[in-house]
Amino acid sequence: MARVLVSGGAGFIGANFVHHWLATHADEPVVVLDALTYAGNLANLEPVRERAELCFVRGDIRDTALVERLLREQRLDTIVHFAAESHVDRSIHGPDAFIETNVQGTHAMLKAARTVWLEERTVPVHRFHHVSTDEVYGSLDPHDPPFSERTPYAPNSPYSASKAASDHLVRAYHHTYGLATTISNCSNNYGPFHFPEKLIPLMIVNLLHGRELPIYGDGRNVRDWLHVSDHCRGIECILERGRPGEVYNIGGGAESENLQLVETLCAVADGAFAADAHLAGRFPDAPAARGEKSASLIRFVKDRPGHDRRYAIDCSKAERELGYRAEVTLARGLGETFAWYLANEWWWRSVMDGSYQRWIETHYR
Ligand code: NAD
Ligand code: TDX
Repeated sequence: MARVLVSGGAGFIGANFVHHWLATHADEPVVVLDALTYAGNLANLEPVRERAELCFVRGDIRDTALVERLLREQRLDTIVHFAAESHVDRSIHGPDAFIETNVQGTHAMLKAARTVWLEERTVPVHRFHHVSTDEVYGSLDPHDPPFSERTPYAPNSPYSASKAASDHLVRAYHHTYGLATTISNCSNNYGPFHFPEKLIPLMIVNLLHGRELPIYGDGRNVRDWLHVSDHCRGIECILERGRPGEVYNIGGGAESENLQLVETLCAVADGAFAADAHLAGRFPDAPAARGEKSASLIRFVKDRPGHDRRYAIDCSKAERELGYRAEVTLARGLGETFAWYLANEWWWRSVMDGSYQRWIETHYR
């Protein structure tokens, strides 16, 4: 039985992890620590908000004293550290927040864990799991082998550089102080509760409104797509069977060029509108509502500066050592994700205009 602190548990992957953990580890306490930035939304935790095991704390990971107090008072023995600034485009326009949250914030969490777990020895065994990204490895050429855990770090954006720095700090706390850490580097996640600034949810929301679908550069950049449910199971495998001090790559084995991915999503949308006449009434501005192709909205726009060409993950270590397997194919995952956004219009509208957050703050303060 674990007593888990989930940092960033009101964000996309963190919230999916909380749902997964509560579904598979009934009666185990989960404390979510989240600052509720623009990317963190209590709406993401709505399906589990009433669960007695869940405790939500609004706070900043840079507040070492707060993290120490939570670890100590709730006798938490496991940290799953998701909290971060996560959007590459934002890091290009404003890198400071990425250094503050991703580097200083991770260091503050490590310091708290060291004090409470290694010096005060509040629990017999502990684990600090750090969630990182494949972007720390840089960019691949078309015929390069996928990133393995031995690929040298070569981060190219302020975001990936800040994640690389945080990975190094986690590694150092294991080697220097003996903190029982693990790190996962995963590829692009997608699925429910994905904030509509990232490629897939942005394209879904835009095509439903009949807005243009902006493709950076020539659209031939490749990402390796991982359904968030597979990622959550991968982290669970690491917590249960991963060895302290180790790094595990988690991937979905689903490489796709961006243009091809967006065209597939457009075809999924066209099929959904053709199969359900009500959708034309709900989303009258979508081209598919008039029987036109959603792909007619695709526009090539100026490229992202320093845009990494290709990411691909070799996750054979996690498969071999932990029994991890990605289960959701990209075709199935895209179809289910599109259906989730159709069924959860309240969610994306409320996180985009902040209305759920305002509502909950008035009712639950
Ligand atoms: P997200 O942006 O959706 O969520 C981040 C969460 O962290 C939000 O809830 C936000 O409120 C919280 N947060 C930010 N700053 C904070 C602070 N100072 N104190 C407390 N909470 C704070 O991010 P995500 O997509 O869910 O990513 C989660 C983690 O996974 C990140 O570390 C990211 O680098 C990593 N990752 C993401 C992907 C992906 O495809 N989304 C892929 C690989 C790795
Ligand atoms: O409007 C867009 N048009 C476009 O062509 C957007 C938002 C993106 N893109 C491209 C850029 C990328 O090649 O699509 C690809 C995916 O972009 P993002 O969704 O912004 O993801 P990416 O930059 O690949 O980073 C994501 O995966 C790794 C997450 O945001 C990171 O947090 C994670 O570490």
